[in-house]
Amino acid sequence: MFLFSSLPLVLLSVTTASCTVKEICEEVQKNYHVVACGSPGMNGFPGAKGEKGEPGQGLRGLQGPPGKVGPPGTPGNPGLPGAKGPKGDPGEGSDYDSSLAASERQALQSELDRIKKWLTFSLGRKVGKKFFLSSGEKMTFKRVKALCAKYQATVATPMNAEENTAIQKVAKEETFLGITDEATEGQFVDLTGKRLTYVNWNSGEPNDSDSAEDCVILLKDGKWNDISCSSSFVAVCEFPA
Ligand code: MMA
Ligand code: CA
Ligand code: CA
Repeated sequence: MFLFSSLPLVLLSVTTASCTVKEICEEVQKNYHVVACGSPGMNGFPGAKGEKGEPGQGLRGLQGPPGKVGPPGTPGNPGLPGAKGPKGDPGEGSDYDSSLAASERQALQSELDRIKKWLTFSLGRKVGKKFFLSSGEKMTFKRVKALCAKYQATVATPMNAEENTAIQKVAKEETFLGITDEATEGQFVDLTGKRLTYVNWNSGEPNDSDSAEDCVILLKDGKWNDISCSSSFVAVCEFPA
């Protein structure tokens, strides 16, 4: 049987039955250079794996959609109070209300009078149109002024012997009076700047000892002495009665 049954019949007709297989093959090789003679060999083993290739040159993928909303944060501190609103309109039936307010004013005034009497009886002293009251604390002249001002009062300032005695009784100890010569040395005035019409200096006073005494204290016996304003004495305030 011939291996090359697909060869053209022309060639087969040239080669006779007397030819060997080898002879036919050689004859074919002369005319068809690519034809191999004999049965094909087995496939060889695969070659070694090649080097890894360069990264591709393609475009990056598009950005994905945004992620889910995170959990809510902790609440902030409360803000500052808002501005005060405008004053409201007057209420209805003002005639009736004003007569009511008048009777309320009367009730409040009598209640206030009762409280003043109680304060006078228990703590203070009333002399004419003045009411003296002490906190019992010792402090510098500057602090006494600030304390009395806080209660719409002034520092106790005797205008006569009766007031002087009243202050003495309320204070129980040496106390600052509302009198200084801070503005002009040797010229004692009250806290409104008025010259004194009543004085009760101890003998030898005022002496401006060490040239540093511009305040005045009421001594236990009721006499006055000029002293340093930075010393501390009991505070007595003077209120309108
Ligand atoms: C003396 C006397 C006063 C002076 C005080 C100061 C105790 O009195 O000299 O005039 O103000 O000392 O501490
Ligand atoms: Ca002085
Ligand atoms: Ca003195």
